[in-house]
Amino acid sequence: MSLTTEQMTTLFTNLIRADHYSNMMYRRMMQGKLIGFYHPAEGAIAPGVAACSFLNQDDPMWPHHRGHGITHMLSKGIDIKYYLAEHTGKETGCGRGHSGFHYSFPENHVHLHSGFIGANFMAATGYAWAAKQNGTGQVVMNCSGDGSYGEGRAHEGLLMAAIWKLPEVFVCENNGYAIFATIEEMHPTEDIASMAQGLDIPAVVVDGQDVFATAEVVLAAIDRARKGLGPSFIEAKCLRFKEHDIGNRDLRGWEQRTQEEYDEMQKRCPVNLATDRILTDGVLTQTQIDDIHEAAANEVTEAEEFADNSEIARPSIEEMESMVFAP
Ligand SMILES: Cc1ncc(C[n+]2csc(CCOP(=O)(O)OP(=O)(O)O)c2C)c(N)n1
Ligand SMILES: [Mg+2]
Repeated sequence: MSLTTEQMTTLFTNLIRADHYSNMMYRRMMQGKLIGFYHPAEGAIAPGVAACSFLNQDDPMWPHHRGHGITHMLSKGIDIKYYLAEHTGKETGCGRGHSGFHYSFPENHVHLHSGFIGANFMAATGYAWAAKQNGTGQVVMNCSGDGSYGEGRAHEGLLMAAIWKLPEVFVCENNGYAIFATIEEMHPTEDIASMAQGLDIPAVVVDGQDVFATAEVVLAAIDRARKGLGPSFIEAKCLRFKEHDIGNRDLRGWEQRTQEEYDEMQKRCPVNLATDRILTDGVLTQTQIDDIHEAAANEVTEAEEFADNSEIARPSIEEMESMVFAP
């Protein structure tokens, strides 16, 4: 499935927005302006943009935790200022500043990403089952990292989606690491996609640094699910340029990667790759690209002003207790 000029422009614009937002989050974390800690998305922004730029508003989506789902959410149409206010502990946040980074946007069908990796598989597959039963035409987008595929829940989710031919797209953002564990230490096969293939789910491996290549296979998977033909699996091989998280203990020194590896990665920057392609294909001019950067920078500034000028959340004990769900 080749992309139209309009689709490429949408992807490029969302990629640039994701880049500006992710740089802003890193900067604010370093400035002590965010609560909790943060998993930098730098380098790994293309899969989320590709997965979520062409979903319908009512297609349920679970973002991957890297960048706390910012690439996925802005591509799906979330107004990011409510996300940033939440991350800044403000009353105006999407969870009134109480949730840290485990938020939801129910009206946009963006669902809670849990603190437990792999937990999304059960909820997402349940939604996909409900969508099929009720004939809603929704497609469920289930994004997660390679680390999730060591979880039993991921395998149960894949199995159920396969056996019931559910309208679910699995996007595995394989950056080769789960904190410090390497993919070779965690998985016996080179490609995680082989697990889905073993269940007869059509599965492809794609260059996750290339937003356009990833979007092409995502669009085919969405189309297949929408037609009732069942799930698909996409393994987007990507890179995380920075350490696993920041704002926590300083783990950078524990990384197994060398400075040379970090330097080498920069050559595979998703923004540079997309910019080269968009210019080579004549999709946009340099002036149009500059305008997209300027609009993204302004959007980020507005979101920061909104978060900074909002009231800090100070819930009472009673209010906090009322927000705890304990069956
Ligand atoms: C069930 C569970 N086990 C362990 C953790 C701790 N943990 C948080 S992130 C992470 C690594 C996740 O790796 P991956 O899914 O590949 O995503 P990445 O961070 O590489 O983008 C782990 C082990 C957790 N949150 N939940
Ligand atoms: Mg990983």
